[in-house]
Amino acid sequence: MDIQSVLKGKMDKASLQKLNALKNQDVNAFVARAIELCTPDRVWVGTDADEDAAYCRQLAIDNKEEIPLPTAGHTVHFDGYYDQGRNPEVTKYLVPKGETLDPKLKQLERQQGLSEMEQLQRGAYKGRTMLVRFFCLGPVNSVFAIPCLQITDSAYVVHSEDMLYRKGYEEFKRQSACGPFEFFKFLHCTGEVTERMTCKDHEHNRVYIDYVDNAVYSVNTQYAGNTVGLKKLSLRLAIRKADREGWLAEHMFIMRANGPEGRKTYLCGAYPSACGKTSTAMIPGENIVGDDLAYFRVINGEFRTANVEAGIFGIIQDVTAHSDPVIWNVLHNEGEVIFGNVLVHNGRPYWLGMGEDIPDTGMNHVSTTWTRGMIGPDGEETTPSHKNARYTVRLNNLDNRDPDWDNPAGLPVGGIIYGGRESDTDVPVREAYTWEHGICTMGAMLESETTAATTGAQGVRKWNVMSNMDFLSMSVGKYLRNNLEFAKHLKRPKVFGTNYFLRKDGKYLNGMLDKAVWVKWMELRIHGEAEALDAACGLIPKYDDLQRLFQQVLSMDYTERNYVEQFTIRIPELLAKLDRMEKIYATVADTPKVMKDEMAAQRQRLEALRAAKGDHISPFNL
Ligand code: SPV
Ligand code: MN
Repeated sequence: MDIQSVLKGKMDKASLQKLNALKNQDVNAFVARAIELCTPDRVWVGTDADEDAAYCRQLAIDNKEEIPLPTAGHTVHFDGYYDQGRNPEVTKYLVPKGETLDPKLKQLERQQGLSEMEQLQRGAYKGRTMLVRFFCLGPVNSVFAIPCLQITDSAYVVHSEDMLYRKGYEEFKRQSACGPFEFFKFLHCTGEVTERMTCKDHEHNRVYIDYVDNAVYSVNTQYAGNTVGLKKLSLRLAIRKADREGWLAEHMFIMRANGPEGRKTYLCGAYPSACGKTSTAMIPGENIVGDDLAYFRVINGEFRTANVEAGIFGIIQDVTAHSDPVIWNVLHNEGEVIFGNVLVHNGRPYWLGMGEDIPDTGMNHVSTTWTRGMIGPDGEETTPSHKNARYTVRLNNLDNRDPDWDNPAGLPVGGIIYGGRESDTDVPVREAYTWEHGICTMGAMLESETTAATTGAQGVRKWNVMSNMDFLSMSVGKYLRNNLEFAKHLKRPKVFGTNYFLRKDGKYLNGMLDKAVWVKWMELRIHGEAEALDAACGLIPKYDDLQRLFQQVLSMDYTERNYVEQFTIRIPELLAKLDRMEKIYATVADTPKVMKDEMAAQRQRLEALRAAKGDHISPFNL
């Protein structure tokens, strides 16, 4: 294949010039191969120019992947009925012959997977324009930066990337000038579409991760979690790159907690879906850095983090004026926003749990003429908006962003939070004794209960290591070991566990905003300015501190009764959790010894406390 003539055959002069200005043979080869395989009518190449981003946004509107709404800058995008979330069933690693990945990961022999994928990609761009864009994971011109090449036939995908990531064309140029370098490659094909421009061929939806070549291929899907290369597709590649290079790629938000006298303390948090992740990152009075992906590196002897992204692809359900005022304002004012899979009625977007009446008719992911009670193609009654309906916004449009969010040197990490969802086990906030105790008993034992709303069977607990289980591209044991050993000889952040979902008689024991208090307490603990009680599962707050903080942060009385209900140490439940985890880790071939030791020590402490004080112990009795 003569690469230049393949490129020339499909590009106008301007695009060819943009591509060749990078002087990168690896980029040219990947683009040429995509042209040969997907046979687009034409190829368009974008740079970091604002006009190129504007072109992609307009293209998304012109080809009806996005529909403009009356508020300036707002559009809505719909995904197919069966394309409303990540699809772990068809997301697989391509493994070279003779290699195997952990049996817990979905995998396929590499050549077989590539051939299957090529069949699906062949001719997929016929009659369409192939879009070639360059973005960057993490800040540009920084040790964190990972340049990425995105190829897609979806203008919605690159429009989303323009909002969610740093531009990377100049970064490619900069790095290409120093010879070959590693970059991530994403090739996405929308596949056949309906008249609404949503994917038709759900049966052949595939997402294949070719880690040997730092490439991810996805077909027959449009949902951003399967198509926006820099989001979860990149995380799986980044976890392996981090392993090779001695850093960490995590599924975490980054926020700035504001301490006394202007002190800035950065916290990172891993929470499975629906455990309060974005709302913690967006607590009123604190500052957001990022809400989904964080890289950790040691820089000049310091544990530092950078936000991988530059925007938010957030769940819109339950966003209300009261609970999420900053997001609410962005969603109700002029400015660039993509709504995904909401209900649109008279040009206004509506979503479940928005705290307003939702119309009985409108346009949504089910139909352009949806009516309440409408039955979906699967025979199920449909909802006005999907429960995974989303908004896409730029960080730069949020008033509460930390001005330092894009620092190329990253930000120092004061604390790491692992947030689960349990109705009856862990206290709302606790601090680990040590890094190892935190990684093992909080991160590695993270669980999220399904709610009655989603499954019918309530309280089914799902194990989700560091909330990264869906994205692990190596064994659980190796990933844990990397976490345990990271920054071993340095001052490491304090580790905390949270649980906002304790219940009594079916009712939540905590208010939505209580997390604002837990964050202030963690901030003080990081600086040695609050005391704590040893609760056998970690260190918990003292009543006096919480009473003062509830008053200070929320102007609320915090009663002794609240404290006792929320911070009672529930030993049988905590032991049952340990039982579950010991069973799970018995199936992990390479569980680190430290993990086994931490579980055993936790059991011993809990049993000793039970022997001394009984099953359920008031925090006043510790
Ligand atoms: C998540 O599910 O963790 C998300 C959304 O952040 S997705 O892009 O689908 O991964
Ligand atoms: Mn996520």
